[in-house]
Amino acid sequence: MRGSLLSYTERAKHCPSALAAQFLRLMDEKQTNLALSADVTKSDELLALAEQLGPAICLLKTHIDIISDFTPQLTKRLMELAKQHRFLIFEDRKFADIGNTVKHQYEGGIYRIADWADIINAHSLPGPGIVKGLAEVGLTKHRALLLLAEMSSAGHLMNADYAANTLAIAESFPEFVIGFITQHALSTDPHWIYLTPGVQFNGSGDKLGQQYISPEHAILEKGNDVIIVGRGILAADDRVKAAKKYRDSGFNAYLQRCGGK
Ligand code: S5P
Repeated sequence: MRGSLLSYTERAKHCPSALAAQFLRLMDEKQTNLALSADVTKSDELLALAEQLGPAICLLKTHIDIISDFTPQLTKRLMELAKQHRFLIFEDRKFADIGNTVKHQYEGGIYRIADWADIINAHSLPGPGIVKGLAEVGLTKHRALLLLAEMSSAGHLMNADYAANTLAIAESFPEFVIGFITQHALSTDPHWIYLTPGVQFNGSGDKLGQQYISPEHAILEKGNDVIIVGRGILAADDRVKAAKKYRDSGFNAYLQRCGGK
């Protein structure tokens, strides 16, 4: 599926979720569809990344449980930086349990994810109850959920039926589920947002099964909307310069898809 030919701003009009509409409009306004996968293990480094690269991104993706010196001060400061530089925060928690358990994991514990993450994600594997449980916490706080439909890793078990069933679950929760973590667009419905990890210019993968495609391939061939880049930027000598390259490449591919360039 080639993905929507409409602009993000046009698609925002079709969104049942106000946060999805805000996200789509933000990408056009800021001219970036780059999400930074900020996979670092120290608070200071995470904050420095948000400060340095915030102007170039639409979304900052965290794995809060890999931070070794976490304090609530970190997420408070992240929220300030998100406001200052206009990006959304996505905690890549990949919830995967029954509804009652994920409610606690989302709302409580040390991390209190629902208090600071605009967007979270979950596996659809347990069935609709997981979405229902997360929605009970997230909807009142105007948060949103992405479902994992297909992963970037070699040998994953998410076949075409799994992706189609994931879309069907999402369709039952249109105000809370705003899109998918996927390698390709799943529907022609313009309100779904497709975010793709496993993006890098050089390199086909890593030693642990990660597989990469280029930004152009992700956006133009596979119809995704947002490129998620981690080590392609984090391992570069100049992270700001690298982020600019991914941003330009991803956004130009989107403009090309809309016929604007
Ligand atoms: O299918 C997936 C889904 C995700 S969210 N494949 C992934 O790689 N991810 C995440 O994207 C992964 O957890 C990591 O944080 C990021 C990719 O990092 P990179 O360094 O390989 O770009």
